[in-house]
Amino acid sequence: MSIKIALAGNPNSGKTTLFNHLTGSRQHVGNWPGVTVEKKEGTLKSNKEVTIQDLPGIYSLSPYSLEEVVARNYLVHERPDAILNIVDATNIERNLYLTTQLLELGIPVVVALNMMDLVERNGDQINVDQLSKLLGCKVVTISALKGTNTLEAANQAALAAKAGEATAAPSIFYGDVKKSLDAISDLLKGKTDAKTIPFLSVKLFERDEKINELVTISESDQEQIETIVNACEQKADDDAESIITAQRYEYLTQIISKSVKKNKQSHELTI
Ligand code: GDP
Ligand code: K
Ligand code: MG
Repeated sequence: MSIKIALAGNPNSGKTTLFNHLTGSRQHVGNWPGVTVEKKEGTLKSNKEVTIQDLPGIYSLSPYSLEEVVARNYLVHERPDAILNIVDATNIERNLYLTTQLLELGIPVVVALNMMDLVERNGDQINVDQLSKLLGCKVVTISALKGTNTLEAANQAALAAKAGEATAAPSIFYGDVKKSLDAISDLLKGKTDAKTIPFLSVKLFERDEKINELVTISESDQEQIETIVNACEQKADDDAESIITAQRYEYLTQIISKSVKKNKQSHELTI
């Protein structure tokens, strides 16, 4: 059985370093169709049945950059068997912002916390079990530079792919926002693969224009969604995208406070 794993993460999170470790010389480099964004694919050194698809470095699944459009089109249309999400653990809050979005896609996700050599050197502590519990997915600590645990991370992603169980979207949103997202989800039920609804409902709430390429929505549903979003914006006195971003960061602050302990001394010294 051949398995496809997508490697996703922020720019400079160590994707290329990890990709090279995992695939060695078994790589094919080209461009994504129609755009000059590099496309790299390779097979796992230890198992030719496992293909690793390197995705462009991205900060979110919003369609603001060509990289983000390419990465999310791949994730939504090609639907890899699993996502290996590489996270720069020295910059964990910002990196996990993307993670929360990847978890909404309805695809099995494994998080590889990278740069653990630097985290350890700084004396910071990450409670991996706790983080894994809070995110609802497997978390593996690695150092792509040193090659520590990199194969383990790929193996975990392959296992998640074989198990085929989509990671559930975490409960990020609350209050009126959650109610609005639930109402949009109800409109989507039966019209699209149920697993993709958490991602699609957030994107429709954000008035993501490109989402029309991903799902067909009737004009009356379109109008209903606009009414829902408008009401939520009025009440929050903020625009839809900012509302979503704010609740995502609130959630991230909470899970980080429960799972990451920074070494105050080392951080004071660097200021
Ligand atoms: P990409 O932009 O995601 O492809 O990131 P790169 O693989 O190019 O890595 C960005 C920088 O981080 C490079 O200088 C790497 O050598 C460095 N790097 C990657 N992984 C690690 C790691 O585990 N530990 C340390 N200390 N540096 C790393
Ligand atoms: K880079
Ligand atoms: Mg790179």
